[in-house]
Amino acid sequence: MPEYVQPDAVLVARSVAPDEALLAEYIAEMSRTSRFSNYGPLHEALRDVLQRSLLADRVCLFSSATAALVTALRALDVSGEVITTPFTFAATPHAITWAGAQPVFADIDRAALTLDPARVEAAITPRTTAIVAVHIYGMACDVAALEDIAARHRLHLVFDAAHAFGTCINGTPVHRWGDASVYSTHASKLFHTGEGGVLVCRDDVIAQRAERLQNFGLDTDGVPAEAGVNSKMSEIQAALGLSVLPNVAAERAARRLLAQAYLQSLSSIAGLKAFVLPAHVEHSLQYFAVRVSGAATRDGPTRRDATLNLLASHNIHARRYFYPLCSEFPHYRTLPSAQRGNLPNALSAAEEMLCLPFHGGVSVAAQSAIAKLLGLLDKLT
Ligand code: T4K
Repeated sequence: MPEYVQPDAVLVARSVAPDEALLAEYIAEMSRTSRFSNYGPLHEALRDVLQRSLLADRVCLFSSATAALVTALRALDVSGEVITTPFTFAATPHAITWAGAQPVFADIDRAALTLDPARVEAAITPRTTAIVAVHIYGMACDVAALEDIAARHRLHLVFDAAHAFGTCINGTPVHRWGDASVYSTHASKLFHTGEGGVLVCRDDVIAQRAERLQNFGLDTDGVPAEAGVNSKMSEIQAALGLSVLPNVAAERAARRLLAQAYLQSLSSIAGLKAFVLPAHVEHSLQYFAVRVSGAATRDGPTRRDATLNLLASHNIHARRYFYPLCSEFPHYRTLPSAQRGNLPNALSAAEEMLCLPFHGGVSVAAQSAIAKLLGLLDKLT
């Protein structure tokens, strides 16, 4: 039985509930007007509100972040090789592949868990056309260094900001860097539309092309100008987003308190390190990740996996985001850049990182159970 239908299970994420009365109104309006898709009024309302709240010049709404990433890369005409991190969800390298380019994996910074700019620069070849960096867990990449590399080598820079809705650097939203950024609004994300993605572009021409590509390649006169797909956000997705929005601030506040409680109760546990962001970065509060160090025992699980299993035996379901590394997937592991010796920091992150349950529904009792179980760490292996 999936975790999320089990009563009393403490899950890694829990969708923010929509304002039900508002959602019912939107559904009634959809029925009355018979408008369910193709840039309807709810799509436009959500686009407007996001444009304003994200301080974004140009926002395109998609059926998923994966579709938005593929489309952004196609709109930028990437080809050849695209440098990316292996420590991410499958969607990142898959989007590069679907856009017709080859992912080239570069190692991450051990502490920040985001692409190491020096390793990115070392991976550039004459075939490189772009960098796709990931604001992992909602923490910010070294955006200035990546922009500098992209500018010097005339590469496109795209940020997979799937986890970073709300992440700011010195008060500026992360999508202000790079050519394009993509947020995910999947049900597991703090702000969600069930399924969905939000593309923010710096350049109007690229945004217009992305919007054309997501709508069969049709121009404004309805004639196809190029081969596109259908990855538009529907009215029901937009309705859900508009009804979830009023509850996002309260969820953020609950997660802020939960993060403080975790930091306090976990700080003294040997072999466990929670992430404290630099003061200039405001976190999206998407995930709460800890590093459980410790080598694997000869025959048993790693300390991280032993922790995961111990929590699960108490119906508390943390997640190994992201294990295995993308570079270990069967279709990528023969790439020269996927060699394990090339990616030591990413390999250790995949073996040591654990995302704890992180949402407003984690009760005080669950918090103390988690702290108590993690306190048993040194007895685990
Ligand atoms: N880039 C990065 C770095 C990403 O992490 C992702 C997606 C993407 C790109 C692509 O974004 P999208 O194309 O999906 O917009 C989940 C999500 O499906 C995926 O969106 C997410 N990242 C990835 C990290 O996690 P699973 O397989 O872990 O999902 P699942 O069903 O186990 O759900 C996780 C938890 O969320 C559950 O314990 C309970 C909660 N949940 C889930 C669903 C589906 C709910 O509360 N309600 C729900 O309806 O993949």
